[in-house]
Amino acid sequence: MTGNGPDAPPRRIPPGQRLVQGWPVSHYGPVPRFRPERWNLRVHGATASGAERTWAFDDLTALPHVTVIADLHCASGPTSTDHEWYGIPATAITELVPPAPDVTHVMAWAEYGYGANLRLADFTAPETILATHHNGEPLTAEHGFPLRLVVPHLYGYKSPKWLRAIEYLTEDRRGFWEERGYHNLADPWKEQRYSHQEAPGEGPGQDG
Ligand SMILES: Nc1nc2c(c(=O)[nH]1)N[C@H]1C(S)=C(S)[C@@H](COP(=O)(O)O)O[C@H]1N2
Ligand SMILES: [Mo]
Repeated sequence: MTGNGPDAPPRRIPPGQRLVQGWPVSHYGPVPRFRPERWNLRVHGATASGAERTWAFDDLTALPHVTVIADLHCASGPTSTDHEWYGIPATAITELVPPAPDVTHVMAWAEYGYGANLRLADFTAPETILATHHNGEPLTAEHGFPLRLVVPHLYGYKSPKWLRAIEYLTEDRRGFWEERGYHNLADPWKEQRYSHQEAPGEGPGQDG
């Protein structure tokens, strides 16, 4: 058995993080309202076929679903634990809409132009999930309803709430927080918080 019983090993959280109870809400800007008739999820950019694909929200239920249990690490310090996410594995997206062979990164786009760039390998990691549910309930509005990307092995800013599109990229491009001083790669175990910590080659456009 694993878990939080008396014999469980001490929980490991990434360096410099503090454990918080419950689940704080953290994002920039307002919470969007879900309008089902206008909503879709779009996969575009450098697809192998050259065509883009969209799903209406109800059509997402036909895709395979998985459960992922993971902690959430905000780069400003709080770590909340034991989130049970339910949704579509990101690999289902790349299988249904294969990227062109030269795709190296994706931009995960949310409402209001928020975007997080990811290496393709981070997007297709086994635990990366397009979540519709949390702890058995649909996501709440402030946590990303109806759909959010969750990339458990990276800081929270790589997990856009209110996800609307995946854009396949043939070169890296900075997302919203990555343009505003946050690390391009965002590995919490390496404490990759800020862009000034980036080593050569870890971010795009570093030579101006
Ligand atoms: N659309 C959008 N998604 C976002 C953000 C944001 O500003 N906009 N902030 C990110 C950050 S910095 C964190 S830590 C997590 C927090 O998720 P939570 O509010 O569900 O805890 O959401 C991420 N997803
Ligand atoms: Mo964050």
